[in-house]
Amino acid sequence: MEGIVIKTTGSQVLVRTSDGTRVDCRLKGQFKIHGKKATNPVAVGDRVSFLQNTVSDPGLINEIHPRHNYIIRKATRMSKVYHVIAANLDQAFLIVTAAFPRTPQGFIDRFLTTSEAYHIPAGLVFNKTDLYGETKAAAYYHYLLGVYTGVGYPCIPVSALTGDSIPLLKEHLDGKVTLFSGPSGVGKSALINAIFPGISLKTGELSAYHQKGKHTTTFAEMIELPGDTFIIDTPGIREFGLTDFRKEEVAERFPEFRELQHRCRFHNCLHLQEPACAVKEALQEGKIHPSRYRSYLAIVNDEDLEENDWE
Ligand SMILES: Nc1nc2c(ncn2[C@@H]2O[C@H](COP(=O)(O)OP(=O)(O)OP(=O)(O)O)[C@@H](O)[C@H]2O)c(=O)[nH]1
Ligand SMILES: [Mg+2]
Ligand SMILES: [Zn+2]
Repeated sequence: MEGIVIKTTGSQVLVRTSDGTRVDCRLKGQFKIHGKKATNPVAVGDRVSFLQNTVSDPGLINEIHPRHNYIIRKATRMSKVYHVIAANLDQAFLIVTAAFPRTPQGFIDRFLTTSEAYHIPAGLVFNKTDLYGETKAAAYYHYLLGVYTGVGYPCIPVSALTGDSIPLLKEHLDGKVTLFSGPSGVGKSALINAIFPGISLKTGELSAYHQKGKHTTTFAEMIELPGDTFIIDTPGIREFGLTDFRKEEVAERFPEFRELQHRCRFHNCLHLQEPACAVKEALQEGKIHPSRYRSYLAIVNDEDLEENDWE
């Protein structure tokens, strides 16, 4: 039999077959050796084959089909192992907020460059617009909106609380498999509840002191909506460590750099100090946002991305 992994907690794997049946499965031991550096051999979204004696028995997964794509992350910049967040995605949405807990721009750039590296179309969902008001949050939101619509990423402002623009978000999701990623407490689960009120995912309070989420969602889970639409809810991530890359590859992951770099004098230009660099010229002309260039530098130099000084 065949199906798609909709939830996995290590050795236990919940598989959905094409007729919608859910089957509890186990992994055959051999897969644990497979993919040495990955902490999880099978991820949500994986297509698998399994054997099952009777419907009351757990299935035994004997094959993980080749992935059409996948997205992985390291726990931190320094860690050696990585985690496969999900596989076989149509798109990945980063859920952020300009308020409580305010998402740093460096986090956004690390996520977007990772999606670019794996050729997964990405977008930004700005949640909690009900809290922006005329405050600093509103200014930060408008700033981010300017930067990322400028690059060409879809940016969708919504409120899970009031339901504002939820129908618009739904349109972006229709008929697709979408990953919802982002820091804890931004409202990933609350948004899925707002999109599909039948679902009642657990949502969590923010900690009073840090205004951060408390990691309410603990395992990734694929949620099925009517109309062949699937959303993958994931646990909040603290840091989005990039996997190994070569310096020359980084500009490929910034769409606004990628489209200019063939005009640099040197084909292997890193857009640092080289003469006749089209990327640096665009930066000077204000066509590339300085914050994006700073993120680029931090990634090339393998430094932490601190909060950009947007104000
Ligand atoms: N004011 C406001 N609060 C919201 C909104 N969306 C979510 N929240 C609140 O934010 C808190 C966190 O929401 P969750 O949905 O649990 O966040 P999450 O991103 O799933 O967090 P993790 O599962 O920990 O990664 C909850 O207290 C929600 O009620 C919104 O649009 N406006
Ligand atoms: Mg959650
Ligand atoms: Zn250049």
